[in-house]
Amino acid sequence: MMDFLSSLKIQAENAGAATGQQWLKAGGEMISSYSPVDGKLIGSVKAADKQNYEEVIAKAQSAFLEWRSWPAPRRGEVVRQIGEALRAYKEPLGKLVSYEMGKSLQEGYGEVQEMIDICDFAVGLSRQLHGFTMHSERPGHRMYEQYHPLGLVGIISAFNFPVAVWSWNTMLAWVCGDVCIWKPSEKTPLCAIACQHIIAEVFAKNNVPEGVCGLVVGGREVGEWMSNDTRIPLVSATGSTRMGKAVGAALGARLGRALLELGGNNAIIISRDADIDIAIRGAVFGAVGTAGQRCTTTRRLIVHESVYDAVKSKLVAAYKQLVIGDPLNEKNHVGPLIDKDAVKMYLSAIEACKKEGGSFIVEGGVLEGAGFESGCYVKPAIAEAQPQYAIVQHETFAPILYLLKYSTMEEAIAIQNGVPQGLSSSIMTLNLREAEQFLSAAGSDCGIANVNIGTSGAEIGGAFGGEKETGGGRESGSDAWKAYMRRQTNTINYSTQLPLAQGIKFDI
Ligand code: UN1
Repeated sequence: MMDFLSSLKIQAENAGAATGQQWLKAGGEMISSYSPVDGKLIGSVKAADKQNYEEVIAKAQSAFLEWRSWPAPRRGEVVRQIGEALRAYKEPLGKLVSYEMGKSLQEGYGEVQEMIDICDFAVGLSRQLHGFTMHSERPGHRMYEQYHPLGLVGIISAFNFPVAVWSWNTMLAWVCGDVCIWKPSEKTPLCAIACQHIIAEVFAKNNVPEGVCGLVVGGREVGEWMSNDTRIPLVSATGSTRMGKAVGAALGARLGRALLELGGNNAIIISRDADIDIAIRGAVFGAVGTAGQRCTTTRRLIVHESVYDAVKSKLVAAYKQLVIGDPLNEKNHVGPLIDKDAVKMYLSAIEACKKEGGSFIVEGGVLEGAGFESGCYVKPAIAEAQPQYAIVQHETFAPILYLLKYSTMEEAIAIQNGVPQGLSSSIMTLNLREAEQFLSAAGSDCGIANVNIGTSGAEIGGAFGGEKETGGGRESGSDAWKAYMRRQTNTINYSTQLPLAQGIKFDI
């Protein structure tokens, strides 16, 4: 069963600090990683201390001086080989993701597939870091812009996508010529150790300078060191809005750059013109997939009054089919929450919803007995609620779905937008007018707006992120790479005169 751990070089005790291929003697606290699947200890990681951090940063700084002068396509070639290595390790790494985080095996493999996909994307990108050329207003002058590497990029990742979101940032940053320092979630440190080993193998073959791939395992303090560290021009952080506000404030105070991908409170509007079967499938996967622990999880369903009852009874029937249990067993649809603290938050959200007047049409609860020994398995729940309830306005990282009713499309869009978060949104409709209204400037205010698919499961090719309390950052596809580079405008005079812009005369 645990074969995958040894093939990923995971030991009982692992060092939580590395500069690339070299592991440091970590001086911090021991972090034990227990699987939410069966409650067993998988392995421990010794966190980094400040001295380890300083060593990683120093190595990163010297590595940058070399790495930035490698031609981008040569850096892309290294990333291509990382994609190959990930293909070879897809099975064990996918299993580790599933076992340490608790998502289904299919989703564990899917997460590694997202890593492979972003590698492919980054390889192509390494030949397309394009800037514009402009026409100068002065004779004998040429203007153009270039994108140069930024330097050190700090990456703070969350437990729910323990490897994919790191790779979205890192693979782009590497082809851009940056060096990366990763602070993984302390809830999933072993996934990070495994990735570090995989990268080290590829880097060794390519003589990549030591320091390009830094790893610093630790708690909140590591995030604080990074956010306040002027040697790090960009920190990309994925996680809670609370964490993002702290990171953003620290970066803002020193005018560093923050790329934030924070909480979502994603809704699907189900119109009277929806294909109801597609709508139900999209809603159920969106709400219970990854046990409701994606930032794109569907948390609210905004349903037209004329189809409300039909949707409600189909949802209840669909939830009856859900099998909860060991996510490594492919028969099961829903695995555990990450830990018992998450279970507590789930239970208090259910209580809060009831207090505000919500009524549960599918009851929640914690599962007990054989197979559920970890205490982290909960039943996906559905409540009829009102949009303005405090709990409905809040992102609870658990499978609780709020059912809301609307009568006009304007009202549905207002409900959809009427939350502090702005990550993902969908409309289920076969009505072109409604779909276009939803996608228009007066429609969804989210970073992601879909038609006839759910809120989760975005492809890597698009820019990923959202507005308002989601933090405004964009990662992954499209032109998200620009966040990892500094833009430089160049004006070159090849004439024999020195004309000034704006026609200014200055004769001496
Ligand atoms: C996240 O939950 O932080 O769109 C990322 C999705 C996945 C990524 C989610 N591709 O659901």
